[in-house]
Amino acid sequence: VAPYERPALSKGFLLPEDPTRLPSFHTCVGSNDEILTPKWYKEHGIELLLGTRVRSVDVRRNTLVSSTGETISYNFLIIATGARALKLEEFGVEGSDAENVCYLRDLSDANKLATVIQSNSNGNAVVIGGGYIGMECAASLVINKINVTMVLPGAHCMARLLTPKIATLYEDYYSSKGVKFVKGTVMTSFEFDSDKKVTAVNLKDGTQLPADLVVVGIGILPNTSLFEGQLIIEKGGIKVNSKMQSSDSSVYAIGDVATFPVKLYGEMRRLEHVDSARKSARHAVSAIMEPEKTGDFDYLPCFYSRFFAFSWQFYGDHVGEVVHFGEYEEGKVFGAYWVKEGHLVGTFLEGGSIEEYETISKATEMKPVVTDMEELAREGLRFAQTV
Ligand code: NAD
Ligand code: ISD
Repeated sequence: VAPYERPALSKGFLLPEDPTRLPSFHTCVGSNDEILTPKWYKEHGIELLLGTRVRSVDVRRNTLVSSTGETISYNFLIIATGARALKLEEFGVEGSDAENVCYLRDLSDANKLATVIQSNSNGNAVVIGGGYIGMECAASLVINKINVTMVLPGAHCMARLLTPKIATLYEDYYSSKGVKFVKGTVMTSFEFDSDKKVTAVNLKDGTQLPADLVVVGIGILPNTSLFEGQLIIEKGGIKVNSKMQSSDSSVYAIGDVATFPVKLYGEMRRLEHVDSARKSARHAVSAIMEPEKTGDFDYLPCFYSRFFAFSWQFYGDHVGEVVHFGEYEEGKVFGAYWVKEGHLVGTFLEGGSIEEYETISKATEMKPVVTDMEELAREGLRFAQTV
């Protein structure tokens, strides 16, 4: 299918009633731009080669070879190969191919999960991993009347970003919806029936969890293999400069696969989020089409998620000292600020309005001075509004 935006796959796509389906989430839906359907590509003179894998690339000769043996040459190449889901096999567990073990990275994964959900109403699901996929899919499973147990290796969910206080609030809500959390352990194997369907998940601590379906969300690995040995790789991604240009001047990289300089962090980062994918794409195109007019990519990192009626956004960096503010209750607006070396560097907000998210993004970008952490906690959102 033509390119689409992935956020819908773990949310609207899995709803029991009126689920989101293509063409409604083709590329550019999230930035409220025209939706790029196959017709759009045709009308704009863009040849869209579907069902075609690139077998090899020669960046010195500016050529690609496709799976059908066709050689394609280019003046500019934009690498947007993204990432692939990490498999349990990479952690020594067999069984990813079972018909009721689901990953969630692309449309075919989402179709499989939606089908498995439909045939297991009131059944038991085990969710492996408590990151974005784990949390968003667990909420979707509950909405589909499936009993959920989540297995997380750490002490709380979304540990890459959330503080224990924020994570606890979300976990308490999930628990109130019947979700069980098993923390500080990992799965070691599956039990199978005679049809090779998974029937239970065995954990390292000896627990066995009955399972009619399993969802695995244990992180991703960038798809760089076509370029290894040809382009510089850093932090697992294709290293690019502030124009999204790789170590070969004709080759650009964007999205999950690109490691780019993030001014705010003062270092090279690879960011896994749709906002960075959208904005780095625009920047690369601008750098190619209008090099004189295109400055450095000055990106303020943004992450967001939605599950049940919760919706949060985060801007900046989550380092330094944290202060929490607001009413830590379901349905209320609350958040946190991260302060490093006397400056605000990161802001999290749950339940904000569009204007409030814009406010925290602008305030975080300005890196205002913070002199009194207690005052900051008392001020809460007002601090960002008055910067
Ligand atoms: P993630 O990195 O967000 O979370 C991975 C989780 O798996 C972590 O909780 C980690 O502790 C856990 N884990 C790692 N190894 C494990 C193991 N052996 N057993 C059990 N748990 C293990 O990755 P994800 O949730 O798989 O998401 C995949 C990608 O999709 C990420 O890039 C994510 O940012 C993206 N995504 C983002 C959104 C969003 O931004 N709202 C939504 C869905 C997916
Ligand atoms: O918001 C998201 C989402 O749902 C994803 O899967 O960002 C990620 C992608 O990894 C960004 O391309």
